Amino acid sequence: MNIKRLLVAGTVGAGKSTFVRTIDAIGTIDTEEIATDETAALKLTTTVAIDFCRVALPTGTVHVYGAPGQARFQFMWDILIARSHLLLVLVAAHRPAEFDRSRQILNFMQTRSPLVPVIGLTHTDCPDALTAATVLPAIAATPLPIVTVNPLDRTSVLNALAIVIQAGRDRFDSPDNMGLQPTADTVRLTLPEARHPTPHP
Ligand SMILES: Nc1nc2c(ncn2[C@@H]2O[C@H](COP(=O)(O)OP(=O)(O)OP(=O)(O)O)[C@@H](O)[C@H]2O)c(=O)[nH]1
Ligand SMILES: [Mg+2]
Repeated sequence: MNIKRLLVAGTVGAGKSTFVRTIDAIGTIDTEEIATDETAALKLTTTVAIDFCRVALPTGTVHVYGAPGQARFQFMWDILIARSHLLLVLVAAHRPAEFDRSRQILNFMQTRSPLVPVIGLTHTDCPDALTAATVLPAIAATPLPIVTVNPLDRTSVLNALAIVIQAGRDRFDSPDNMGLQPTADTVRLTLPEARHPTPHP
């Protein structure tokens, strides 16, 4: 059976639980609790263990795991990263103060996994949201695929899933896209070419 595990990571409030819930509103497991630490300044509730759902696609099934965003739960990420086939890091486009934290999350993943993480840019509908072209160099040191995603919208979430599968399929045993095609409004950017230093005369 073709089962792939997708890890959805990202900062507190980036939209991980919403993403998982929107993919499969019926069978979702979540561990949402009242926020008691500094997270309470951002949101009322927060994920304290994991979100989970299953997505049945034409040629396989994706098991989606939403990681907790808070640093104190970081010990769980090792297990999740090691067992994942696909990685998605959600970044809130309207919270530049969190970009350093997003960079740390990406570094953490990239030092532990050979998989290419896809960045999902959320909150692009919010005032002061920055563009993908601005956010990417602020959080990633190497070129990475980036897609705009609204976790509240199922079409947008499935589009992001298609991009993630596309990015990861070189590593699959069966190199198909599980029957899911990205839709036309996909945004894929990479970092600008690194500038080579001018040689001394
Ligand atoms: N307007 C808008 N709201 C969003 C978007 N993505 C998520 N939200 C909202 O942001 C809030 C936080 O989303 P969650 O899914 O709980 O965030 P999380 O990443 O799971 O957060 P933690 O579990 O605390 O780490 C919710 O009220 C969502 O409805 C988006 O793209 N646009
Ligand atoms: Mg959550």
